[in-house]
Amino acid sequence: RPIGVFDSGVGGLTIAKAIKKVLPQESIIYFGDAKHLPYGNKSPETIQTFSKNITQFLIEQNCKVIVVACNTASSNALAEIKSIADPKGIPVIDVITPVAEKVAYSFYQKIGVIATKATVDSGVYKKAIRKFNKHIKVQEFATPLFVPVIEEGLANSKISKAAVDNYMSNKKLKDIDSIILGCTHYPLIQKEIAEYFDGRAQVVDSPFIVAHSLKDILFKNESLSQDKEASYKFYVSDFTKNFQRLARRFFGRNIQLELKQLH
Ligand code: DGN
Repeated sequence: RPIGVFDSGVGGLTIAKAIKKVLPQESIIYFGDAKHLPYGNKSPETIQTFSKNITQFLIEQNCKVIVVACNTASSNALAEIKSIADPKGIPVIDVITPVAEKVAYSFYQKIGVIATKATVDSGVYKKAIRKFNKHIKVQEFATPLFVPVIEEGLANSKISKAAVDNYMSNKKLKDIDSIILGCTHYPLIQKEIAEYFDGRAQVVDSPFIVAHSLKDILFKNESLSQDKEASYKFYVSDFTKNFQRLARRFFGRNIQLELKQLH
């Protein structure tokens, strides 16, 4: 049975790519809700409705686990997603808890978190990290321009660099020793962010942490795939060239992309 992964757009592909690397035998069904993108400035109720519909769809596709590869949905709709998956005995993994736990027990003391407005407004990272370790300083900061820049295919351009330089010079991020990319789109501009900090702050590898946490769960549930070959399927609620380009870059030219309207 496949792993279900979803996001509002291309961001979750960074998580799916890490899953492919850590769990090469696992098949993946991905849903990118491009029609409703961006989630980052929508109300919690709207994000919950979209997330529930997608979860329902992924369960109908026989997925054995749901990976909420979107911080905005993880911070605003996790309970609603679980209310659908739990009765079916399907585990749900969000992209925040595993990362919060990992950094809480690391040597980092002053952590910066950049994310969408909805994620920052929820204060989820600070709460999650402090649950594991009260002594860590957490600064959360919204960087809403990044998602449209990335969705427009403008990562690694003058525009992404200017946006990174502008946001990262904010005083909230002045003394941090590490930075969490609290939006799954942001690893696509990780290079610009790392270059800005030039070693003063380390970028936390969230996709890798999430993929390993997924591996642990599948192992514990004895549901790791025994297949020789994995398959990858991509559903999008709106077709964008950028999605196709990135999905092909990460998963190869032969992937299938299917248009699917859920609501
Ligand atoms: N990639 C999503 C996240 O991690 O929050 C949100 C992107 C968006 O829809 N703004």
